[in-house]
Amino acid sequence: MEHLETIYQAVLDGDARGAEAGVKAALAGGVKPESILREGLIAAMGEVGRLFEANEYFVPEMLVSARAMKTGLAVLKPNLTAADATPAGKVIVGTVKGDLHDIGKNLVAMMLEGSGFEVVDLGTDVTPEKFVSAVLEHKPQVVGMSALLTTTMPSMGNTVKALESAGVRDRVKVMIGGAPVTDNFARQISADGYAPDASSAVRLAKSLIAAA
Ligand code: B1M
Repeated sequence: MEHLETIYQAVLDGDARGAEAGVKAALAGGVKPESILREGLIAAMGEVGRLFEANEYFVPEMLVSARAMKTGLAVLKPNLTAADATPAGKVIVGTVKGDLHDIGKNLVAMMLEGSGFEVVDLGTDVTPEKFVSAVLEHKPQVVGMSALLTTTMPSMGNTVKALESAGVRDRVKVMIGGAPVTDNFARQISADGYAPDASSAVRLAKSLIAAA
């Protein structure tokens, strides 16, 4: 579809204005927000990753593509979120220590908000200590951690241990996600669940709260 190709190409080119205009045109043309997200924006970031691995893109190209994706996402956000008067629960989200990737985490936060959750976003490079203080301060039902680097995945386990040491592990459910993370890894670090994408993260948060 023409609109989706335009969006895909704009993200690949790091063309933030093009991504913004593309998403607006696609919405006006009746393309479903989920298709814009998956087949346009997310598909393009996947290709950016492939090009980076192939040494055809470098960090500056990844950065401008990420900026274009974020600009497109900002236009899409109101269409992905639907106001709901009843809060479904409170979730703290953050990208773990040492990791600056925030697009996936932002998407998860956006979808949770759209499903009626109150979300406290701690940002990126979040230390285990900061997760613990946020749990004490905000009293969430769920703590959500994101990691995109294999080297930062251990920080998820360290955060679970820090929650245990602070005596607050049994007050929260821990869910994790991010490209290198797996269900098996979630079990290894004693997290309560793993979600492969933002929609599953919403379903997981709901089921964890329901089972609590
Ligand atoms: Co980086 N980077 N990056 N990067 N980068 C990856 C992750 C990489 C796979 C690229 C590659 O080699 N193919 C690779 C990691 C390799 C590895 O660890 N094995 C990599 C690398 C190496 C690096 C640097 C080390 C590069 C360098 O400096 N030499 C560096 C590290 C910086 C740091 O963090 N300390 C770096 C930097 C960057 C930029 C800053 C340039 C930029 C990030 C900008 C930003 O986020 N603001 C960037 C980008 C854009 C990427 C790629 C291309 C795209 C990531 C992305 O946004 N995807 C990425 C390649 C790739 O993933 N294919 C790559 C789109 C996003 C929607 O998907 O984040 O997977 P994702 O989120 C999904 C799911 O994973 C899930 O739901 C989301 C929506 O469906 N999910 C959750 C995510 N979090 C969740 C939490 C949940 C549940 C589900 O519950 C709480």
